[in-house]
Amino acid sequence: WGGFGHITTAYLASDFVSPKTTAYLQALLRNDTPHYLAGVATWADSVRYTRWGRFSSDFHFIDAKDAPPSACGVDFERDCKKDRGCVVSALRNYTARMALDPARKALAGAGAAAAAGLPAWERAIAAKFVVHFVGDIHQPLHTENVARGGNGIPVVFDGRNVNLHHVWDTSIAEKWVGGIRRRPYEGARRWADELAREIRGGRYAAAAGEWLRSTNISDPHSTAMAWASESNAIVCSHVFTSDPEHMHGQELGGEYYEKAAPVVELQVARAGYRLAAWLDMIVEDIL
Ligand code: DCM
Ligand code: DCM
Ligand code: DCM
Ligand code: ZN
Ligand code: ZN
Repeated sequence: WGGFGHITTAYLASDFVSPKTTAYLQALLRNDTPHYLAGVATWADSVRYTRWGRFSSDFHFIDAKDAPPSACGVDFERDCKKDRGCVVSALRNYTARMALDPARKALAGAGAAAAAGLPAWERAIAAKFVVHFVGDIHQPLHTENVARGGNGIPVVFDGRNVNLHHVWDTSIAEKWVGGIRRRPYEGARRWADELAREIRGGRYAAAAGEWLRSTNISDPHSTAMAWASESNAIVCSHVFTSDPEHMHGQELGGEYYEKAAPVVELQVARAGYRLAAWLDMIVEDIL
């Protein structure tokens, strides 16, 4: 997602985490305001083009080599780059690293090296990556290989020349909330409030329990694969409404947007709700 999607996902997660998780993460991230998660949600994007952060540039997606719109599907062995990693392997790695707290009970019985755990700054980096990648794995085009996740497909959105990836990262969400002008955090907080209401007692209330079905902290790989596969199915149902080549130059701000926007909102809601559950499970495992 673009910044707005990530910040909304993080605010939504902070509405659902337990008080224990809030306290733990506020201490780890050294931020005791309500913005402790939202404030780090886009950090991973800010480092991916720096010399220090280059190693993480492929962690934001998994390039499913499927054939939309007729055949979708993610295959870890085929699609996760062996040498560079992908969003699925990154979520597994940084979930494990977050839990390597020297205070963790399970570490006491482990070998001397493991028992040392990781210093707080390493676990803070891991937490910032987890917050970001749970968001990205829910963006359908972050689970698709065609034209580098749609980056190579020029389209038009409300008269502006953009690419298909940008439409799904940013344009749809920002139009859906009526524009964010220059205040993304305020707009994101408002959207997250609305999604939290829908999850607690509105149109997502019935489905939200189901959203956590494949969420299993003892198997981060399968959990991330389930999220990626669900996201990738949308590539066939809503992203490519015709063969990818035929999307070139199409105006997507009208009928296409009307069908896509509820799906973008659903994916952001799922990401925020699942991120909260995931962080709770990690912290529960430590304390
Ligand atoms: N590192 C990581 N994930 C791992 C292993 C290492 O992010 N599974 C990071 C932590 C270190 C750097 O890579 O800062 C080098 O680690 P090492 O010295 O263990 O190779
Ligand atoms: N890091 C990482 N993966 C790597 C290298 C580094 O995630 N392959 C991150 C995690 C470490 C931080 O960078 O906490 C510092 O790395 P280093 O110790 O190599 O400077
Ligand atoms: N991206 C993706 N799949 C790829 C390549 C990139 O999902 N195979 C994402 C990462 C960024 C955006 O597309 O969100 C732009 O990437 P880049 O700046 O690497 O072109
Ligand atoms: Zn993107
Ligand atoms: Zn990203």
